[in-house]
Amino acid sequence: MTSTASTEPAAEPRHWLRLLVAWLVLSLAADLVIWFVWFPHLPPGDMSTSARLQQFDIAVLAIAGAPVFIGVVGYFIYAIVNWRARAGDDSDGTPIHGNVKLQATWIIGTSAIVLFLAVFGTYELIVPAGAGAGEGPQPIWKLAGNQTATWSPGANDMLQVQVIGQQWVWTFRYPQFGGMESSTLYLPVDTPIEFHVTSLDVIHDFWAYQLGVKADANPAVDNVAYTEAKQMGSVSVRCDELCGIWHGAMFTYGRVVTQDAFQTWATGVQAKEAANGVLAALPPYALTYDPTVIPQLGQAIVKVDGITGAAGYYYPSTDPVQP
Ligand SMILES: [Cu+2]
Repeated sequence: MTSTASTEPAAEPRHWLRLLVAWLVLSLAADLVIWFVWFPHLPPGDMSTSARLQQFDIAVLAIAGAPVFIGVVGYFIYAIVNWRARAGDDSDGTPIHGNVKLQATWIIGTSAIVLFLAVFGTYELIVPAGAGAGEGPQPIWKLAGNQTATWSPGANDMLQVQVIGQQWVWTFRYPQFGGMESSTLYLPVDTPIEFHVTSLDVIHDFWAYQLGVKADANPAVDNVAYTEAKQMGSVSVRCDELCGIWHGAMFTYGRVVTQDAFQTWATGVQAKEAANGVLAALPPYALTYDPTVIPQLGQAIVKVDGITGAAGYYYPSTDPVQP
């Protein structure tokens, strides 16, 4: 390559061809690394259908973004190295206004990227029924599964799990098992899950990290989120909405187990809570609860099962003397 720094007129190298070749090679290399090396390790992992889809979406966005990043930064570096003003050069650069080729390339290129992102994003939201995000009380797209009053393994029944947030604990209620409650989230593998997320007090956010589920928990709102766990193991559940002084301590764990193990666990808890009086003390299963109209309920729950909320009771006591 001849240097362009000399004052004698030398043949200009073919800058655009150089840039194009370098851009193609670097972009291809980056995209291959993203797909084969980075993709399998991207959060939130591949434990559920929604987590897998989020992992895929992040990989696709990274693959679409890498060539843009390399193009912009590569051109920037190339221009600084090759076209910077030399000492004593006060002339203007070549004007690009009115350069139809450049303008057309820019408009077509950026339009294609934005349209692709819009179409891809819309498709990814519709097909997996919201991809683990809260879709509100009446989701437009639903996960396939049988709506049943009782849940049985191996029947593709949709398991309903109500997620109740309150300062500063999560409670999980299973309407297909007599409305029993647990402070640990148990789920069967390979089963469509329909979360109904709500809150008893302030706004919280249900975040089951490994499942790729994140849905707002708002009082008086039934926020539906879908997923299907594809692997067994532990799940961490956090609150992801600043909800008061112990927000950071508002976490628990869940387990994804076999369908038979789940049924054994759920019927066992149901039987225990029926026997010790928890089921009788709980309010009837509803999509949302108003704790202010369930007076004295907390005391009964504390007596039979020791479940407590921030005020010392599962629901606020109406007795002003009580803590
Ligand atoms: Cu919270």
